[in-house]
Amino acid sequence: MGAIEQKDVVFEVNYEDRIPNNINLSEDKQLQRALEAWQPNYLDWWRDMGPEGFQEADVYLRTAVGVDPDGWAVFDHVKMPDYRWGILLAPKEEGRTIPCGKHKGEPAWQEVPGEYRALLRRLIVVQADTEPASVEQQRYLGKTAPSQYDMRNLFQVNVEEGRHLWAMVYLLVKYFGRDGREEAQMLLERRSADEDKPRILGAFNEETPDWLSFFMFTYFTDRDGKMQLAALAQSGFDPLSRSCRFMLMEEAHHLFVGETGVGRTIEATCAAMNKAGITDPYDIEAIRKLGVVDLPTLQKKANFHMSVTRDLFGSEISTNGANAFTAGLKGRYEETKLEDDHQLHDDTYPVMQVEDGTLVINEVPALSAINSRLLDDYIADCQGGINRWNKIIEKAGIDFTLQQPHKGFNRKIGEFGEYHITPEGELVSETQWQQNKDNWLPSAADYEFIHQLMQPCAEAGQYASWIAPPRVGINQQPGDFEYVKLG
Ligand code: BYC
Ligand code: FE
Ligand code: FE
Repeated sequence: MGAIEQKDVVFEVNYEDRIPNNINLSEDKQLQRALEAWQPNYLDWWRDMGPEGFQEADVYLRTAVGVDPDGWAVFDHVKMPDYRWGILLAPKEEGRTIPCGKHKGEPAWQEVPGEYRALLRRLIVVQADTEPASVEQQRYLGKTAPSQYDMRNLFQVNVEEGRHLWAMVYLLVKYFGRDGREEAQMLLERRSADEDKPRILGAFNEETPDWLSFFMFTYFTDRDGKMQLAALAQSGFDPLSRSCRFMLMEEAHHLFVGETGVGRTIEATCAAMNKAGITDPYDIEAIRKLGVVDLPTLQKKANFHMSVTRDLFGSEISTNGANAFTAGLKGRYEETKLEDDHQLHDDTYPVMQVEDGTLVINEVPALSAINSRLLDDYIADCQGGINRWNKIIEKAGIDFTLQQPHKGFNRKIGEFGEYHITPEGELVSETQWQQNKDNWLPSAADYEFIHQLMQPCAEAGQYASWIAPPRVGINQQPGDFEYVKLG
């Protein structure tokens, strides 16, 4: 037992149970039995679909042992299948009320509100499905890791996405009876990019073929995780809110891995260009010969990941979105900090749409634009790291700026899904799109270049040519620390 004190409440995290938890699992025998029945299936899935070739390696991992923001984790070398995946909820806020929608102000639900059961289950299943999907997408990356440090970060992200699946499966099994148990099983049966049983959302059926994709994914797509979890943390269904609040603490590290991974890639590129006396960032052939990634290719990679991730917000105008908000199942980003009536009957929100071949902004009922608003908040949230990446380029004295493409660029879902829009926001024809898309998105030749660049660098303290070492080690470890001991 680890006792963590917070605001006069003691949270016991029980690590003697087969499933670590702070929910008094051993007192709910039925739930315990159901989860213990699911656990071996989960482990089978992890062995089949988790990091390939590294199941026996000892990895320096952080394990959650409590839910207190300071000191909730311990670090140790463990084999991934022995990771202590647990069920951890953020502390209950006494007197919490439903923050939005038609039940605003009523006490938060501790049980599933019957009238919203199907809608709530769908939200939890969609959230849950993304977690194992990302592990599947990333399963081959260990073999080409640019360093032990990066390999360890990959595996850390992977085990935590596994824990996020546990967090959602707990809700399904505890609160949704037999349907919930069936959904929990199906979560282990769908597979990323499978023809017959794909994962639910588009971006989670894309490949993560190389480490640049991994860093872009953890910066841009895990950030959808952050935004959606933040919105679900506002849920009137309190167990979902508490689960998501704890998941958000783990999410911060995933975003860090993405931001610093791209940042260190940029750093290596700029340093190599300066050393070779190359000032033109578009002198692609010469830059690639230095064993680093040219900045225009990084922009194309970013364009891809930003656009597929924007699709994850669903249609800008959505009755599902309105229903979830009105029911009080999902709030807006930072709902409780917003100053309005939190019901939005008479409010409007500006949404960009295509009308007669041009882009216009229309004021639409705010309720129908809930998804659009979260997408806008997401786009704003993406900019901070991009600015910091640009600082690295600027400091190196290179004339290049990474940018977010237009919101409508390369979209498959929502207002822009049927159009071709350039990164600058120009509507173009199918022919123009086909002629130019290799300038905007990674081409076959770009993928080929990146693929051959991804040579593993597995010796402690060494880094592949295309990425700079981090400023500090994980948990303050020294530069030559052995993060992964191969079994
Ligand atoms: N691909 O009204 P619509 C994370 C479906 S990431 C395929 O437009 P709605 C993580 C939609 O499901 C966070 N299908 O949108 C990150 C619906 O189908 P049904 C994940 C799509 O429903 C990295 C239909 O189109 N969490 O945690 O308002 C690593 C019409 O829907 C897509 C969540 O997403 C798409 N891109 O919003 C690891 C939160 N977009 O139901 C983890 C929970 C839409 O009619 N989910 N569709 O068959 C939700 O809040 C909502 O389901 C969505 C969609 C925001 C995703
Ligand atoms: Fe996650
Ligand atoms: Fe994540």
